Amino acid sequence: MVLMPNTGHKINPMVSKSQIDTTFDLSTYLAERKVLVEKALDKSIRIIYPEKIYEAMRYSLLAGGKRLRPILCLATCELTGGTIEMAMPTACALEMIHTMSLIHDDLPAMDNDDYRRGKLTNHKVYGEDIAILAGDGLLSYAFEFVAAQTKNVLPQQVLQVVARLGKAVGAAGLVGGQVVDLASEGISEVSEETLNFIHIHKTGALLEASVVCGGILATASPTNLERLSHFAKNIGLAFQIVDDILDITATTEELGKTARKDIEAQKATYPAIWGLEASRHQAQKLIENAKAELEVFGHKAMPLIALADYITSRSN
Ligand code: GRG
Repeated sequence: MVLMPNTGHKINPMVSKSQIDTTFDLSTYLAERKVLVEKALDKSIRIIYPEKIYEAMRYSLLAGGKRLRPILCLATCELTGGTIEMAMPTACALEMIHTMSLIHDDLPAMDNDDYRRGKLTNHKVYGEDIAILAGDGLLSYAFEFVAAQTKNVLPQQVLQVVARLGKAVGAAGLVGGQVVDLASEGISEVSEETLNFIHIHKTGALLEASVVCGGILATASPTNLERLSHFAKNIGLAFQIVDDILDITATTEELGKTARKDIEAQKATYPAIWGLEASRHQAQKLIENAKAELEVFGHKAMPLIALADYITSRSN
């Protein structure tokens, strides 16, 4: 099957000989899913005593962002036979984990950034001490939230999700990637292998968990989980290559965070190794590989196919 993207975030697939011409409107899909996720996130944390910590957690969690990880999780759960309701607690947890990693990444001890998602960073508003604790609070609450709030899913599936999230966050995932990233700063000769390690762990691990956890919740078959995992690994790396490109080509306003930060911090990036054009080409190749993994699902995979295309066409 050939799945053909067109412009304006609309997917116009040509489906075998029957030629059913269905247009998928990604902009509408993303807007609708974002509203659902925002509502669930807003409801997930109430402000109680000690107010300051809940306010700091909510400040970053509700600061916007594309909500790509929760949207991917909902999409794969639906694709493999589950429902939005089954996946929403995990989707929220993924955003809590992602947000806490951004809070900690922005700290003076790490990337030292003043802006994130177009707003002052958490430590700029609440101070470093509270920002560290807000990150810790979001991380632990993410696991509580999955365990306590997931409904109509078998307990063993929930357990698998918890284990998968734990692995994605820890030294085998985000933490490991961040450690190698910090160690590589200012080093002029970072190999492609090291760069891949950093991003497979720092960015790819949580994106993969987002995609695979949706399938786990829906009790997808091992073969389908494998397909989802390959899809996610490809979009994860493409996502980071595009991130590196945008750091050079987009403005601070477009990004909602300081542009050209990688160059300033002398970070190794894909454009620095391959150049801009080859980086774009490589990202596109990975997206094509990702989409090929989902051909077996036919029309049902259109949201994920469109999301994969969005990764290379996005401007922030
Ligand atoms: C996870 C325990 C724990 C600690 C954190 C700081 C750290 C360890 C890891 C860094 C992880 C990190 C910041 C990776 C970058 C991932 C990335 C590409 C972020 C941007 O994601 P988008 O574009 O952002 O989806 P929005 O704002 O749209 O959600």
